[in-house]
Amino acid sequence: MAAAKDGGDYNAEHIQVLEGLDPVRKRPGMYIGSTGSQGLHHLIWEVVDNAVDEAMAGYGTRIDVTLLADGGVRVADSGRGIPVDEHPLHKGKSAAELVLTTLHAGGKFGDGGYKMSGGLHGVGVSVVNALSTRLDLEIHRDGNVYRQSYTAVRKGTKVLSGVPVAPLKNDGRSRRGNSGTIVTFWPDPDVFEELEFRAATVLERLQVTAFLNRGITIHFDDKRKDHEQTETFCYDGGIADFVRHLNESKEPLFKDVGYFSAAEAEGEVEVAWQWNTGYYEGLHTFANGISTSEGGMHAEGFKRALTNAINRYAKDRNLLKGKDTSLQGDDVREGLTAIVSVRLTDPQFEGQTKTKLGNTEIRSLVERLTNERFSRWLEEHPNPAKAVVQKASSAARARTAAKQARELTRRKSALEGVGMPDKLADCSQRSAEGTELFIVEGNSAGGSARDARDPKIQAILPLRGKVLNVERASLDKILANAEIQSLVSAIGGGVGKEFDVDKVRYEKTIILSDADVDGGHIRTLLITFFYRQMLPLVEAGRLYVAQPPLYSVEIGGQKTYVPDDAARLRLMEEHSNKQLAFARFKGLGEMDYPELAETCMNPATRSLVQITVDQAEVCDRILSVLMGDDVDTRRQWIQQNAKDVRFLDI
Ligand code: 0RA
Repeated sequence: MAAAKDGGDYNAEHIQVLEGLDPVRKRPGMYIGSTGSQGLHHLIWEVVDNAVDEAMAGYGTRIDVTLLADGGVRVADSGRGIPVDEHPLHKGKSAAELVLTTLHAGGKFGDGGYKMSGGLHGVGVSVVNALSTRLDLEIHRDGNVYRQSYTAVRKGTKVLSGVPVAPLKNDGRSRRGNSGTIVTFWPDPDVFEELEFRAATVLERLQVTAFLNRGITIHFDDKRKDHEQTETFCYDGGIADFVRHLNESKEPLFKDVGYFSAAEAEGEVEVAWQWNTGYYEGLHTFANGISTSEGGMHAEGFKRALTNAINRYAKDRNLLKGKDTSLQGDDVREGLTAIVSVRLTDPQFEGQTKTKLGNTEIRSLVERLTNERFSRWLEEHPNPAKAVVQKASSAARARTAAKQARELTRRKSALEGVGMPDKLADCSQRSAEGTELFIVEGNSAGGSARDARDPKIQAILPLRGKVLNVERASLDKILANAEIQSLVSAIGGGVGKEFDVDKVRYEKTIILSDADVDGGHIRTLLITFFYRQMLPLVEAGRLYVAQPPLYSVEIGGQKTYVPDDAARLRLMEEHSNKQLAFARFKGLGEMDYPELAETCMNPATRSLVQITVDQAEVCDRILSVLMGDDVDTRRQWIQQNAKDVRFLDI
């Protein structure tokens, strides 16, 4: 952690006053991204980031985040406390009031302010004030406690927000013993489309923040009714602990986590890494504590250096034989879990979601440092180094094999409709618009589905048996699998990195499997396949699962379908005076085709679930991480993390 800068003599003069809060009310999206759930949570990040800045500047190590029972949020830190003295240019107004009521008044933009502060927009707590119905401020400083409240007031047809109820008041001696700031706010329902915070979202962000800022303690307390929970995050190992956490319940390739940190004129760089025996890359990059999911210069510098260093190491020792004369980036990153965290004075966030670091000077800095320090690590850790080279070599061989397999499927599907898998019952319409591909478990179910379909727009692809677990297989094995080959050919958009969602031959892809445990497993496997190999299809909202019922029953002469056992019990209770005769479907193949059409295929009557990226991630996680655990642990995890994903099974 950075040491306290000397002469921390911030006072009112440092606070630059730029403008009032009106622009924030008018265009909230400009300041917090959106007024949906993401924007709502951004309010918390904004205050927490300020608190973290204090800690990183050497003031205080503990931050408390509380979700209050009444919908408010409290963030308490043990930093210096926002300055309370009167601003020389604004007689009668405290610096704290200016910080809370003027944009860009965090002191962060002037000299002597925070050099390395983050925040998506770095706009400070005044934005939180502007978007809240009420904000209570409590400052502990110089042994005193100061308080001020702000509210939104109606002025004619206009709403003014963040208006001080009274001047900042000295409420006497602080009994807290240390300095600090406590901000409590209630988000404005007129601004936000939803007001409910998701504990899982907050916890994840707080945990990452604790990993990135070694040694600070972040305490979370959810006081909302029926949500009560507390959690504490503190990691003395920083991002090395982060890597250990990400590789938890995966199988590490070697025991130690590699790590280096360095500070130079351009900025500070911290990197941690460990490989696991899996087949996917997990590189997570951050700039000033902000996740840069689109990557950027720090990611590029790291990747370049990693590839070069491993190639150099392998060549110097004659570890590369035969055809794999050189390892590519994708080869060396297979199974890699790594964190790259940089801190710099003037971060340029670019890209679609402003999560791509644009500073070019950081690329050469990270590249040079990684080359130096990671190479040294290879030298000093011969066994892990050898394991990494071996893994990368086998990835290179798999890549060649996968390329051949891909070319095969590509040649087959080169002509539209020609070379399609034999068992595909294609629809007659050629354009994708309005068409649907049903991926059906088993041949007999495939037969019923063929009878039940609308042949103009509905295509049926029966799959035999269990689908390969793509989390446990290398890409060449995946592509050599006959069922996956027919799936890839039928869908028509290619696979993996080359997947092109615009080439997909159907508007919707619908997974149709039995309502039992096996069917659930097949669903999880297929969703994970799409998540890993055709992600844009999921992102576009074009993947669905059909929900075949488990029972049918006649109630008052009318046939009703019952999705699962829980629903059956509910019905039995509702009709406890009658004897209901439930007929259980053994599987899709058992249904006659009108039943199948009504429940799964006819757009007017069927029940479909659109698969979100979040849900797909849950499936992936179950297959990659949790398969190693016992059934009870998995059930418990699904209960806690995905109870809304009803169709999931383990
Ligand atoms: C402006 C100047 C200083 C600190 C802060 C703002 C500050 C803001 C927040 C928001 C939440 N917690 C906070 N803690 C501090 C510098 C203070 C000094 O130099 O004494």
